[in-house]
Amino acid sequence: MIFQQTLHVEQLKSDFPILAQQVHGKPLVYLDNGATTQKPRRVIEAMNTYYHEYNANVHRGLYNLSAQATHAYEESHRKVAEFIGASFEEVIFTKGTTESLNLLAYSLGNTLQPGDEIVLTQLEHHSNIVPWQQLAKRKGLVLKYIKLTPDFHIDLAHAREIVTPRTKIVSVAHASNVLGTIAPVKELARIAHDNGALFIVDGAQSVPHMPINVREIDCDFFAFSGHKMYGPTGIGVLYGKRHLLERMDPFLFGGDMIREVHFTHSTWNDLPWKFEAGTPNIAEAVGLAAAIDYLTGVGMRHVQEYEADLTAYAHQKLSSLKGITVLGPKGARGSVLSFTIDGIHPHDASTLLDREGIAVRGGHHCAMPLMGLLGITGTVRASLSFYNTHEDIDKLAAAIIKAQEVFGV
Ligand code: C6P
Repeated sequence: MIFQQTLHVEQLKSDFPILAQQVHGKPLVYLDNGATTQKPRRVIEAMNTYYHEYNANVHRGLYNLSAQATHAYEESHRKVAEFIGASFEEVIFTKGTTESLNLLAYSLGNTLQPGDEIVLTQLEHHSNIVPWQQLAKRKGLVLKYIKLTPDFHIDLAHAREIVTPRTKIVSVAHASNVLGTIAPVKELARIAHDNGALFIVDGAQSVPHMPINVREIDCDFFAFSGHKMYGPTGIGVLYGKRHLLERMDPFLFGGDMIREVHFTHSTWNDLPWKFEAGTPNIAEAVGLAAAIDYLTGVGMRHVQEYEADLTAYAHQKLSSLKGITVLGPKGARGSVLSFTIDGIHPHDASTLLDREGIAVRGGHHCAMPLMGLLGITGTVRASLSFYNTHEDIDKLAAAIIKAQEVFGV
């Protein structure tokens, strides 16, 4: 509660032009922040200014505009590095979490041998399953999954059992986009490293909600998306420990990632450019830097504490409704609330909620194996941001009751 005041939520909300609109004649209540967050004016304006005033390609021109664009592009890497406690060379820009994980599956995959094992968890998003499955098929690798406990936590005892010296990679979601489970990443890093495996964190759902320090986690790689942290779509990040990135093969080949090209062979540029082939998403990098400035201004510690309070309130409120089952851990958790409503399909529920101006996601949330494990085909999911309020949650609860009346359940 204290942090609601500290954060001045209504004031913060007014930084997001899109949130002022009405949907079906009702004020928009945006609760699909796990899919993508809205953008503050500052991000939109930074990208506009880039196109209005200094659009040029980077690392190629010696003229003033190109120097400005290059400076802004590199500055964005610097800001990301500082935001997650990494160094400049260790921050690679990609299209998003999905591309970051595919880069790893491709590049690390080159070093794996048939029979090597990759360990994931049962709650992963498809983008932290499918690239590894494809790699496993190509190279004859074995995939294993760390189980969840009955109360939806990562089962560390099972992790200790299945991570062995045969394991080469352990890759886990820091925060589940379905259950809100927060993975014990420091312990998992230790388990992976004790067995000589690399440890990868999918931070798509954690970076927007808590302070992150990759060195404290001691992960080898960390992937996330700009658009889920108030930045634009089309840009994401792969952090990697420098000595590992230096040894890895590039993922994409072409301009900017090379040092020298001959008719017969080529050599690679320094980090991080070795992994950034072709003209990058420059405007998006400028937007991401603005998002980081914005988040830093709000304060990630404040974001985390405010959202923890709001999530606890939402959990309690939704759990108190009849016919609603909220999935996921009960205590400390991420700000994602998945639930089922007896007698109403998640797609129908989200359509009815939309009529009340409430945007939530209904479906499998790109986590079909987890849905199968839970014995359901989908959930309704409200995923929160610091611009959401207790009033938003009350409106969600009232709209659910209205939907239940429509369905007569
Ligand atoms: N989850 C959701 O609504 P991209 O699409 O590359 O920016 O992020 C992929 C991704 C990877 N890991 C996790 C844990 C995620 O939640 C996501 C994206 C969105 O839950 C879209 S499916």
